[in-house]
Amino acid sequence: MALNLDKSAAAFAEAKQNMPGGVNSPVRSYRGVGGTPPFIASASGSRIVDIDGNEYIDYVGSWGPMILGHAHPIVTAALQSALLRGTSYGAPTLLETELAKKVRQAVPAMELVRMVNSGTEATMSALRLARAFTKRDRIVKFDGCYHGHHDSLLVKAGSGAATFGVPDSPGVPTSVAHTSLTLPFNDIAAMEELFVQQGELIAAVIIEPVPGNMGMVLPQDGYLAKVRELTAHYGILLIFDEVMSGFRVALGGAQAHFGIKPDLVCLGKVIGGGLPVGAYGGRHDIMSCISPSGPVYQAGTLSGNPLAMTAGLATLGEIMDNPDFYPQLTAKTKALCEGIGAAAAATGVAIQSHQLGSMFGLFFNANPVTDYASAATSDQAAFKVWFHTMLEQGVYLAPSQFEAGFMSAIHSDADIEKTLQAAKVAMQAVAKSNKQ
Ligand code: HOZ
Repeated sequence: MALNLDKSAAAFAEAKQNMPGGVNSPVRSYRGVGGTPPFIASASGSRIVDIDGNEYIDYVGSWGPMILGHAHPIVTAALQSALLRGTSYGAPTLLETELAKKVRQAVPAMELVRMVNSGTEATMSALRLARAFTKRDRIVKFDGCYHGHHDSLLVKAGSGAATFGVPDSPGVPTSVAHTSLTLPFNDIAAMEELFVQQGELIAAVIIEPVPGNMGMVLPQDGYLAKVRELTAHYGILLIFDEVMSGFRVALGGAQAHFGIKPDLVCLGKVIGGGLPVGAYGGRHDIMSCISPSGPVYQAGTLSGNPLAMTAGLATLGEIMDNPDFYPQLTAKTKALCEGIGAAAAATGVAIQSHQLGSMFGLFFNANPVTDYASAATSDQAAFKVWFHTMLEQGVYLAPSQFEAGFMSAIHSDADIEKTLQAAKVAMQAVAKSNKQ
């Protein structure tokens, strides 16, 4: 049932002549799973179509932003009309305040919001702010959490860095890496021990409250509350990186779901409706240190770009005006995960399946996955078989076990049914390969 990817293969060969690895972001290269990445020609609703004409049900959703599905008519109409008013001014607009108000309404911990262009920019800026505010240098991150590709956080990083085995990238100065301390996720004893030794030197703890970059992992009961308590005790700022989980696990993100108030929050993905956006925000007294209110410098020619603000506003409008939005999205995601779990059980394949709101993930692992060390014991060979068998049947998943999957509001019951039929075949293929 091999896919015809001839045009994609030719396009990939040409891309490699022009760009490192043929891509502009590493996991897209399929190096972890082998084969040719389909080159995408178009997307609509729950489907994407490649340049060979293959159509797929898409659970990557541009790695999270496409919560309404692709080319949603309200978003595209808003963008079409915004386009005619010009694409960038480098000057204030009403749109920026409107989006900031909507973000603050959904995420009240963001008392002031600064728009940037990506999640990486948001976490980078939030760390600088935290260091300036606390007058401390060290920061704490968690093994397997990924917060973008800037120096302070490219240490024991997840996502593509974990997929390709470069969690500590060359090029990050040792002096910078030494200020980034790492802890295992879900391990309070390790955090207590570190804080006893160095708590008064640490500016911030940055955490994906629901990690999606070591695959999807869930915080254990009471874990985030304890992280909040300990950071407050030591005067350490708590930064929730909700670039992925924001507007995904709940309208107000993981912080709403678990009832935790961080000091700073980073967002991206959904709030840009598929255009490049990031944002950081938080306590008024901390955010007031940002230039021009305060001395901490951060700027951007395209920050608050009118097209990005327009797509974000249209997307959040659809989400926030519909009280059934999250219950329906969550129910679909649950049905998908339960069906995949049943397909695995029927074939005797051991998996760990995780889901919260519209984010999901699965590990080929017989044991619970609670942190990066346990995620890393998952069966990579089984994942490859699963991934390619799903792709061949028209289901587009992230090409790495260290990434999450995303449901959109436009995925239909028929899409889910078709996906589950494919999952039965793929789990049989995994079971067969396990026996070989
Ligand atoms: N770092 C993103 C996933 N966690 C991948 C982005 C992309 O390759 O488009």
